[in-house]
Amino acid sequence: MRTLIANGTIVTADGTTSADVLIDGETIARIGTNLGADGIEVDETIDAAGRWLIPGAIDVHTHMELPFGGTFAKDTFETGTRAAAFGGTTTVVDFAVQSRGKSLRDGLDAWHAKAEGNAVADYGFHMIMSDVTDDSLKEMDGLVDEGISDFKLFTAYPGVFYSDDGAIFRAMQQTARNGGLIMMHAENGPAIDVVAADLVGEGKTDPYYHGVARYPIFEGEATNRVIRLAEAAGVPVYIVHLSARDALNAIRDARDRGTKAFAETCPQYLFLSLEDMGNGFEGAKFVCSPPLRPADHQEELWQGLIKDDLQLVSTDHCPFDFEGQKDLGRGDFRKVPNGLPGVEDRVDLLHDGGVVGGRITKERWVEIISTAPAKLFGMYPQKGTIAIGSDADLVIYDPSATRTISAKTHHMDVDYSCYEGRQVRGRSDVVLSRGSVIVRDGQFTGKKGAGRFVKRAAADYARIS
Ligand code: DUC
Ligand code: ZN
Ligand code: ZN
Repeated sequence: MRTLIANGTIVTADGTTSADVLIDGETIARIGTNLGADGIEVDETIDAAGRWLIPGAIDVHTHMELPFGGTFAKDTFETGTRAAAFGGTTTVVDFAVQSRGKSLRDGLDAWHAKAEGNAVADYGFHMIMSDVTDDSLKEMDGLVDEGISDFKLFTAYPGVFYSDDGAIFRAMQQTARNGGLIMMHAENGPAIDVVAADLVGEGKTDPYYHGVARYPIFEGEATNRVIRLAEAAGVPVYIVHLSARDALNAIRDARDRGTKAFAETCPQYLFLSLEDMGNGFEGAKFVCSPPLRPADHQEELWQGLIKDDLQLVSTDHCPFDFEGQKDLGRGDFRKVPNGLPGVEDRVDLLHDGGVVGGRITKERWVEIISTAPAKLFGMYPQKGTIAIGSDADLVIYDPSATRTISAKTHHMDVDYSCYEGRQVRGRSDVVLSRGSVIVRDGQFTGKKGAGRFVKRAAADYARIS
């Protein structure tokens, strides 16, 4: 199958040009002007006039079917990758989970089983380590060789995902040897639990107090601590879902002294705030960790993206229905399952708030949503750019279309939207995954199971400036 995408404006992290793109099978075969006049035979020509052609977006932080708080994140790999595709995201990297007392292999096998035959677009895995033991440390090396090259550990959630400093340091030492990367959920979980218990003891049980209990300084302290541990181990470290200026300061200081510290933030920390958690139990819709912060943190996070102290934006997509799942925390905010839906809306929110909002260029937008994730997580240049030989994961994007975000029209399998009623400028019109059109003009045209596991290289940090 050969497809010509004609008359578009190609936008990559490196610049913008007017050119046609010829796709042969699953990859990009040619890029040039007026390719249609060359007498090339194609099966389909797609006219992209007046629109941008961007590399498929990559979301390196999703949780399909994550077990949490006695329930499971609702999107499966089928519904989650389909919703992602509607929003212009053609690759997700999800977190396989090692359960306490089990091997990494058990967790990885379970995640392969969830994804294979179900995902509609490509996917990779990171590994959540809940149990750092001699055996699981040894297993890490094999996983790096299999393309699962990074490992998430937590300073939060005592008794569940939490690791102490010694365990974190041992995992870092192992990645110093095997070329992997430690990703950190950095909040001081034990201190948070003390404050949370005090608040509940005072009768402050509404979801709002989830946001109050998890002080920004607890995130700043843990972020600085894990960066320092990584410096001691001599390895790079990646901070997930950075939400607070306290943590941004720790990242900025580390980068200023030459440390290979990297971080993402998420749309919820750029567009939503602690005030959204008010309004009684409705606030449960916004319970995630780290929590939403007072609105004055937002502009500093944007500055972090502008100055590259934050390299990318992912979603931490982890959807729970309001009715029947978030409900578990009525009367005690500690029991609300943590997580928000978002995989479908990231690209448009970032375009609207970033490019239309005048904060970042369209090239930086592409970098934040696609190129930097591909580079940092070992998928570049197979993914994350438009180049000859790259996978034909492409989006024809209409930067002037407007749409209204709503649970009534979104494709995520969850009964509410955090952005209900928000108008955004920008929309993915046509989405291709390895050369196949999987979304066209609001219709899904892909196939369950067509998504493939992406074996990722250990990240090559020399590539990122
Ligand atoms: N934070 C969330 O909000 N949900 C899932 C796990 C996490 O760290
Ligand atoms: Zn986390
Ligand atoms: Zn997460």
